[in-house]
Amino acid sequence: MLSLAQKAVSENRNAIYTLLRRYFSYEHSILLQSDLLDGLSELRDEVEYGQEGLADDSALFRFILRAQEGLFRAPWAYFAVRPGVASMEYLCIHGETLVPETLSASQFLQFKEMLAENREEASPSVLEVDFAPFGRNIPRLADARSIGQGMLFLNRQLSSSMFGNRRAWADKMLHFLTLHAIDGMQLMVHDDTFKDIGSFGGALRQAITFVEKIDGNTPWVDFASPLAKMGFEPGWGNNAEQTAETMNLLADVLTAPSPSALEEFLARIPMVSRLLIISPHGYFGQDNVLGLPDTGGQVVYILDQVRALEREMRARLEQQGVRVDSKIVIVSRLIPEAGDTTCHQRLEKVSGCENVWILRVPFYRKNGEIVRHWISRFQIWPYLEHFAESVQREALAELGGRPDLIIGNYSDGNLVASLLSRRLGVTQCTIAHALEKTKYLHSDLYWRENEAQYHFACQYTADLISMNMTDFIISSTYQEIAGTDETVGQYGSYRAFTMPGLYRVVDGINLYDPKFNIVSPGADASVYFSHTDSDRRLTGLQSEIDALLFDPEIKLSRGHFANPDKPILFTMARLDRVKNLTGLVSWFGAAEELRQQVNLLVVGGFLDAAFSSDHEEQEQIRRMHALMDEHGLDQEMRWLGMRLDKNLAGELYRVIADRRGAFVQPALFEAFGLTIIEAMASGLPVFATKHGGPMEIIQHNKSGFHIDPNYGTQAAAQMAAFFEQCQHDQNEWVRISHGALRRVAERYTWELYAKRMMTLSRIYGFWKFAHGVEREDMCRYLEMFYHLQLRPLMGEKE
Ligand code: UDP
Ligand code: LCN
Repeated sequence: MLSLAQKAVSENRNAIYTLLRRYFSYEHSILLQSDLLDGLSELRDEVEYGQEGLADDSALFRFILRAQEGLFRAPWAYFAVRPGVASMEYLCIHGETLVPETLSASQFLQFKEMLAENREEASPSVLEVDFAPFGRNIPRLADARSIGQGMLFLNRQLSSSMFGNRRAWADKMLHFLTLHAIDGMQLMVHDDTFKDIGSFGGALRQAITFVEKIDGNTPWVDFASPLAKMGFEPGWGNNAEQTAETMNLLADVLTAPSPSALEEFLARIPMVSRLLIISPHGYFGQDNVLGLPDTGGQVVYILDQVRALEREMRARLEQQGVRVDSKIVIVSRLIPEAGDTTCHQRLEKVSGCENVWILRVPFYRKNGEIVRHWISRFQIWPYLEHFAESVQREALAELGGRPDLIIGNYSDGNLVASLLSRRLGVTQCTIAHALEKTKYLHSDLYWRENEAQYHFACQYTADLISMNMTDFIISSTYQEIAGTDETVGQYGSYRAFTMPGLYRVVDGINLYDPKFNIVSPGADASVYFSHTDSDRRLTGLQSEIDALLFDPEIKLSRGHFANPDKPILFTMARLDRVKNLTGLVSWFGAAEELRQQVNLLVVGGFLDAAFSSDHEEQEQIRRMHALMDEHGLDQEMRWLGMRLDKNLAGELYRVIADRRGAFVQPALFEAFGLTIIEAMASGLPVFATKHGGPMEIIQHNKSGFHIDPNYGTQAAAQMAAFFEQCQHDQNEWVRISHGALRRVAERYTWELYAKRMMTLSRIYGFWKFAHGVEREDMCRYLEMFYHLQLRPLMGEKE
């Protein structure tokens, strides 16, 4: 980027000089990409610079297009510039001499702190957090395009390392195989039969010869006894064919290791029969919870995830001939005053599963009292450490022993998972769902102003700890990790940032770390299926849905459709600010053409702010009413202030599709967006925000459309144009509908998810065993960071 800046200066010296002076004169000294571009386009409008000097391919234009952020205090202009996906460079330009120079992340952040705090000098004694030195011995992916394919990379890495040092790795593998036991039953290899790998190799060859002579369908029990005498325990297969296959795979791994043989072999080791999933905040229940504050996709995700994982876990154990009852425990917070939900119950069985339970553990105050009400996810930090201790006791008792894998969810769950995994020595997986940093502008820089309400300093510190401590990370999309050429990813936003007066992060996470894996969730195929799938439709819900859509008398509704024949534009989400449902209503209100084409249906929140306990939701409720009044929308828009259960929501998507409507997701930022794949799985064309995961889920104009929530008028015009075109050509609606159905079937299914997740847990389990020592220094540092930095921020529970 330095050379581009130099080129810009030499090509467009006059323009860059004027542009910097313009930026220096702005009221704000910290400018975002959009401010920088606005300044540039103002300049282009001026004849002097317009045509020749600042064309789209000019160096200056390309430079500003890549600039993510600019810091301006005359005579210095500092820029954070993005050469491409997953990278950031820093440089400064002197406003008089116009000489560009490169900067370190630390220098850039120091200048930013000075501007934010209006200081003349950089603060000398601030903690700098730099995790880079710990990563020296960890292999890294080389190419930005392969970010998120950590398992593939690790397999290659492991197998080539094995190839180079077969003897040492064979010893490690033998040791690893002796470690597996379930409920006191030794698996795979008898723990003290083999003194060294030589004797094991001989026994393995002998066992293979023996098993291959037996009829393939012979069950394990029939030949278990001779194998036990050779030193082999259950876990190799449920019959002779499976057993021979697994043993041959191991023989391949020991003699000529290849990535595929290694993956296949490790995937067969019965390593996971007890799973612990942590999701503390919100209302975690099976009914009446979705749409409540802080309670949305994460709950849906986990409930669908456990169903798929249990099936996969059981199938794999069965295939390996291990007869144990697998168990999954989801831990959440117990809320004694939980309204019409079940969140006050300690234990709840998950329906549709054999042995999956929700275990709820209360938050305690300092005086020993239980916290009785729901509290926002931003306010729960003081309770988490004690919560982790209680969970350790209660979950271990419920599981009947140590879990084989701990999966954390969101910042709070990931922190608890880190604490537990560390104490118990168990493999840890983290899932962010949504990191808040990219949602709340400058929430790191101005952390003090937000501390009382949001506790971002606490949250970002916890995130840094868990994302660096965890063994592997599951992300729903590529851009969640790495972003795009133009935008920073959610994990990418933790690479370099500052919280003035607290600490400055110069290398917070390595996006090329093989711990990252993209495994996308699905939409429950038994609930969300195509509207054309008539045999499976829940016709019994038709009258309820008619009432929801058209009955002016039903409770919890405002507005009705004066012209019920128009197609319906549908949106449904929790009513928090970032979801931007009120933004959508204001675009709709102002868009005459769209109002003529469609009716708008909004499902979210409550109609009466008094029923909400969340301040953001209350504010959105008041705004929604004000917008309906201001634009006179009561004849063209209907707002249902209620929560729909899954089946009703599923059928509603389909009814809207029958009526040739569309779904719209107008969020300012959406990490993934389950409603989007649910609507697509129902065959509904979807218009979804281009900020976040939807950009990757939808292929524009093929399986749906991207809209920019910052340009509402344009988004409304896009939607109006689509419906206009559909009026002339019914095929247009069908084209997008088919595209959406195809996309979900190919990419977003829970079967694919569960298979990958189970394989990942084994590969990373082995990796942890083989390389854990090398990460110990980093974990020790993180423990210190937890005690010295995070605990004081988490605050004392009152
Ligand atoms: N949902 C629902 N009924 C409601 C509101 C939401 O079933 O009244 C479900 C919706 O179908 C989706 C989830 O809640 O499965 C929301 O997930 P998403 O990822 O779209 O957003 P989040 O709430 O996690 O930010
Ligand atoms: C949280 C979010 O904000 C959504 O974007 C995701 O779809 C959901 O979690 C499930 O991961």
